[in-house]
Amino acid sequence: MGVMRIGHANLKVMDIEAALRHYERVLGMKETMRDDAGNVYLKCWDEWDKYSVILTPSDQAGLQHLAYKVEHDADLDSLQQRVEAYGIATEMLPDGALPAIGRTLKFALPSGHEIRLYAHKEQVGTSVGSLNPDPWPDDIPGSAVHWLDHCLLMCELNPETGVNRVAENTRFMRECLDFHLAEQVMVGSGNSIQAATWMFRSSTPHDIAFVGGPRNGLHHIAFFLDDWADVLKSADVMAKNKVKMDVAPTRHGITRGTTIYFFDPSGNRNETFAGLGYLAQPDRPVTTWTEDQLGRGIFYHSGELNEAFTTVYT
Ligand code: M3P
Ligand code: FE
Repeated sequence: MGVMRIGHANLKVMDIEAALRHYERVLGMKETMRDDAGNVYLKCWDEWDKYSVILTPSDQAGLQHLAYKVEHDADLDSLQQRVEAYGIATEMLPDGALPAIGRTLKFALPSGHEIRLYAHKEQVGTSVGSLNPDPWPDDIPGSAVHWLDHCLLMCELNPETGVNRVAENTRFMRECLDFHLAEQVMVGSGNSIQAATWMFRSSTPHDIAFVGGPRNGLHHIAFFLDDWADVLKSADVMAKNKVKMDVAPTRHGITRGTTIYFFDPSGNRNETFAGLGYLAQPDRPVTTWTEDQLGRGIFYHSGELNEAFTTVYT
């Protein structure tokens, strides 16, 4: 099958204990291990693999790498050939290069963001288990997010020089990793510039998204909640914990998610969002948003983009 879903995000954080408190108390994740280099590994209650976030001590915030899980070990070999044939250098890291995961294919997207693909990660089970499980566990603090759902990468876009890493990444994901395009934003004269894309391998509208901006970076990592009431509760949790909220609860036109954006203590943006959006199927016609309707696409109710939303990121 190739890529199945997002596997983990490795975030750089400036204060590891403050970051850990945030991901534990505000999101409701659990620490599952630490390594000698001081990295902390966490998972959400509804995930069965050992971790979906790695916090790495650093002097700056941002994304170190983003990992996706493939279905079969042999997928790593066929994808390596395809990525190399596309003209992108790869490296196969040995089993255990990262704790608890098997051999890993490492390469950079055309935008320079580091991607890793792996087939095996130690399974520790969800918090409700797999035998006659309850629908939700007790004693999960904060927003009690289900799983890491997607990541949005900011990609250099400069219509004057013609640099468009959004379009380059989108083409690469489609041609090499068999991602499907769910939605796109087209801007410029004749709506000819692909300024943002939402792409999937699973059955939800996006497993990864790319948005054009002044430089490459991380816009946000997003965690899944069941419904709008959970999004409201998540906002309450943020207010209680004095978390800096970027956008109060609202709805995206794009992907239809109900959502909140906020920051971890290092300034990495998080999103908690709810709803399937729609069942994303490979033959679904691509949804296009034009520049004049972009505000509604991003924030459906206000129809207005706040400047900081696409200019402030790590
Ligand atoms: C989402 C989403 C931007 C749009 C973001 C949309 C950064 O996060 O989950 O659909 O313009
Ligand atoms: Fe998102």
